[in-house]
Order: sequence, then structure tokens, then C-alpha cells
Amino acid sequence: MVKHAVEANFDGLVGPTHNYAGLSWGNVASKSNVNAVSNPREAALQGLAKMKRLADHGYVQGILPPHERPHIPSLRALGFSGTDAQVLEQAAKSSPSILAAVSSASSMWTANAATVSPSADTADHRVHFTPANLSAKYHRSIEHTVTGRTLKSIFADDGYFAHHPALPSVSHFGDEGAANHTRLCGRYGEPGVELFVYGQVAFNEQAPAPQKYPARQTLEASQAIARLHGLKNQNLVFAQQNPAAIDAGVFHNDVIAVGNGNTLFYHDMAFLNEEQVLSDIRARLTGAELEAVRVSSAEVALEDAVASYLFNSQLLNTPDGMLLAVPGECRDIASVSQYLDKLLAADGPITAVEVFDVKQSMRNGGGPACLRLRVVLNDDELQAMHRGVILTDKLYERLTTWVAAHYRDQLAREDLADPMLLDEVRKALDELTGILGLGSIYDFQI
Ligand code: SUG
Repeated sequence: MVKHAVEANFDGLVGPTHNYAGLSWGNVASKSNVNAVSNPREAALQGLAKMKRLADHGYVQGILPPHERPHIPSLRALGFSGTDAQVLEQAAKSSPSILAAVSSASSMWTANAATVSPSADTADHRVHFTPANLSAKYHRSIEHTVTGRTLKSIFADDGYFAHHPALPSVSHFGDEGAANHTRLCGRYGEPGVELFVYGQVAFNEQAPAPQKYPARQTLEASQAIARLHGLKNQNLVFAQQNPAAIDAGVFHNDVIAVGNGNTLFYHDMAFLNEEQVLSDIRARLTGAELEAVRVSSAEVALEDAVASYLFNSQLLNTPDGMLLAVPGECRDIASVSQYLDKLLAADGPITAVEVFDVKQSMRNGGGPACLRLRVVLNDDELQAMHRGVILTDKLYERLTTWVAAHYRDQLAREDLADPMLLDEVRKALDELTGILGLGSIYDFQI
């Protein structure tokens, strides 16, 4: 019997050290905004406003808390020693780039937090989680421990939820989580097709690969996750991302494609072998026909797709079609804005477009879809999870007040060495775990 299920979205709450450090080679926005002064308070409020608007629409909206940054244990592991203030001072003096890396608020992009397989797809009928090792970038490779603790704390009942450790943290198993994973299905509670998109085959040097920028996800990582989650071959498609797209700044598949239900919205440069991907999905999808909404390069040039983040939109069910939740930049770029008007006039599955302002995150290459982790949950699983992280009007009020009390409204590179910042962050996060009822998840709390 098919159980009723919903797609819950867990957005990353932007952390108090949100800054622009140019840490992600291959991510055009991150590089172009290096050393700009950030506004952590505005960033967090923009994220919360997006969550609130979607919760008001009736979607199940959850929150994943930010990580502790600057992360002193990572600096100690690299040989900096003394009191926390001395560790910061030494790192700032001798290795400011390392200090910037351990200070990044990058855990806000929860599409990279983990890969999640709903219970309808898995062999043991539990929801499976694997935190992404994010091994391609040092600043992100330090996220998975706390991400794993947080997910275990929220989805604690092992009768319903299964947690795996991150894959080995080496380039052969580079894994970027749900940003390279899309699930297509009829109804959420039915078995779906899990589409894993990879950038490179690690154990075959002859296979096609990008030339300029790194491929952050390997086929071998995607296959390992499918095995760990107990997915069946008939529900799986592995597709290679177009290396030319990676070289044009598409560092994750969710910068060029998004799927929901039976609909795949994608650019013609997304996949190395587009026809094969579509026919593999069609052959496996049961209970619905695939709706492929293809955007051609003639309509929207790849460069405009990357600059606008058109595909880093959330695609959400509504009672009479689907809503595309796009970043504001989509209305600033003429070709994209015209395309959206055409899309709405057409008789397709996407029937509404709404604009969200997440500019602070966008300047680091994170649009609406980067900011959320999708977890399909049936009614029993929704009851079984920790409900303190689900956004209500009351929690929204509480969190906006908390942000106003603890966040700075500007942060420059030099500020990362300020020992006061570390104190502010720890005080804020300690209060936050209390507000969300999460218990101890941070190193400074253990
Ligand atoms: O991993 N940017 C992130 C953006 C992640 C976007 N996520 C998805 N597409 N799902 C990254 O490249 C930049 C940080 C800095 O430069 O300060 C950064 O980490």
C-alpha cells in the first residue's frame, strides 16, 4: 500500500560568520566576490524570510542549524596551539587563508549536507542519510561530522531512520550530497527513480572529464551511496554531467537542473548524454510519465543560466501544477526573465513562478535550492522526527529576534581573527540548540 508522504525542506540557517573568502575555485560567484564585506544578519534574515514564505504556503519547512565557526578543533588539528585566542591569533598571522576556510558559514548550503533516500525506495523501508564528505574543498570537508550529529539528533528513531558515515574523504569518493541527486516519482510515497549525477569517473583516467574546473562528485561515490541506502537497480540512474558545463562554472548539477515529482527542468548542456538520461528515467519511472522541460541554449545561454541561477530554483507541488521558486537575479537577466514569462504562458507542468531574495548567499554561489535539503517523509516518519526544528510562526519570531541579538551587520576578512567573534558565535549557538531542542551537537558543547 502506498503511504501518504510529503517533501519536507530543511534550510540551512545562515551562520554568524557568513563572509566572502573566495574559497571555491570553479564557483564563479565565490571567486568574483572575494573579500567583499558581507552582512551576516541580512543573510540570515533573507534565509528565514524564504523559509517563512514557503511555510506560509503550507509546505513542511525545517531548519538545520549553522556550524561553529571559526572551528578551533580544525586549527588545532593543523598544529595551532595554546588558548583559543592564541590559536586564532597564530592562524591569522601565519595562515589567513586557513583561518578563512575554517570560518566559512558554508554549512548554510544544505543541499550539500547529505544524500537522502526516502523509505519507499530503500530495501529496509527506512529513510537513509549519508552526510556528504565534500572532500573537494577543505572548508567544506570539515562539515560532515556536525552535519551527521545534527541529522541523528533530528531523525533519531532508528525504527524509521538509518544514518551512514560520510564516504572516505578522498577525491576518488568526492561526494557533494543532494546537489547531485534528484528523485523523480509519481506520488512522493511511491518508489521513485533516484537520479545520481556525477562529474567524473575516478577509477578511469580515460573517461571524459572537465579540463578547467574540478568535478566535485565521482561516479564511484554515487554508486557507494546507492549501495549503502539499499536502492534497487531498477530505481537507479547514474548520469554524467556535461564536462563543458562544469568548465563554464556549473560546479553542482543543481546549478543546471532540478527535478520534482514527474518533472525534470533542465538546460540542454546539463548532461553528457541527454537522450540516454531521459530514456533511462522513462524506462524506470512507474506511476507517472516523465515531463521533461528542456531549456535550450538558444533560449537561455549557459552563461546566463549560471549568472541567474535559473535552475537553482525550488520546484514545488501546488494544488494546480508546480511552483518554481527562483532567485531575484532571474528577473535581472533579460533572456531568463523572458524565458520565465514564456514558461508561464505555456501549457506545461510549471504553472507559477515566485521570486526570492537570497542575494547574500547568491554572492557565494548559493541560490534557493542550495539552501535546502529535501527529505521525503511519510506521515509516521513526520511524527517520529524531532519537531522542534519545524518552522512555525512562533519559531520564526524567536529566530528573527535571536538573529537580531547575535549577528553582526558587517563582516570583513580581518574580523575573522577577532576573539570576540568566536565568543559571540558560541553564545549564539548554545542558545540556538536550546531554542531548537537539539541537545549538544557542537564540539564546544561536548
Ligand atoms: O560549495 N560556496 C559553496 C556554494 C554551494 C552551493 N550549493 C549548491 N549548488 N548546492 C560551494 O562552492 C563559497 C565560500 C566562500 O568563497 O567564502 C562556497 O563555499
